[in-house]
Amino acid sequence: MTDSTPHQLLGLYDSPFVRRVAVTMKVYGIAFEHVSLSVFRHMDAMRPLNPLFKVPMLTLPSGEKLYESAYLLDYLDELAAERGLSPLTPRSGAERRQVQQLMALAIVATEKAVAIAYEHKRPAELHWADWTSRLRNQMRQAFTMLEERLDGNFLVGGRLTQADITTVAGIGFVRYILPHEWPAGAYPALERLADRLEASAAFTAVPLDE
Ligand SMILES: N[C@@H](CCC(=O)N[C@@H](CS)C(=O)NCC(=O)O)C(=O)O
Repeated sequence: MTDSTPHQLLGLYDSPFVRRVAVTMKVYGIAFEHVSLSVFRHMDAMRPLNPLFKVPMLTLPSGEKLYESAYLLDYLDELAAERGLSPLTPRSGAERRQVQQLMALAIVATEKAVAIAYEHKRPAELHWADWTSRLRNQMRQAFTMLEERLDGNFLVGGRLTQADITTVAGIGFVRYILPHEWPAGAYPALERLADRLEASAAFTAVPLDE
């Protein structure tokens, strides 16, 4: 790759981890090429790019490859700061801790939701109802804790942070991929946040069903 090559983001937007990175790049105005390959359905095409079959993966203009969405976001925050933008995860202090801890809750909810989706991939005779129920309870507990913390338009500091983006990416996954797992009306504040952010330019630019 040459320096004029844009960043390249690998993975479908139906992955909430890919989507939170894509939304972040849109918020920061960082151009990228989206390589829309599934870790399950496009394994032959993905193998030469990413034999780990784990997404998101971000290829930098230098050709360097980054894995793990938290590290991708950390890199993007640095890039944004170099460009004079305020990072979506504050660099230090109490607000940084708050954003990180709310993101931790959002990641628990999201990981448990993804695990429920994977349970649906098993043959019917291998379905383990008690395990799915445990995953569901953990997901709902994490959303409940987020709901309790949301007082106003954003989760932290009255402005958009990575806690909001990660939470809304997780909610989007549940509502779109596992609609039966989203108890309508149970999380009114989170629903308002999700509806508002899903209508924003950064989220509409990375549609879940692409
Ligand atoms: N902790 C990872 C989680 C990423 C993740 O679980 N991605 C899923 C798609 S939603 C994946 O690659 N699944 C394929 C697999 O785990 O084999 C991150 O944040 O990047």
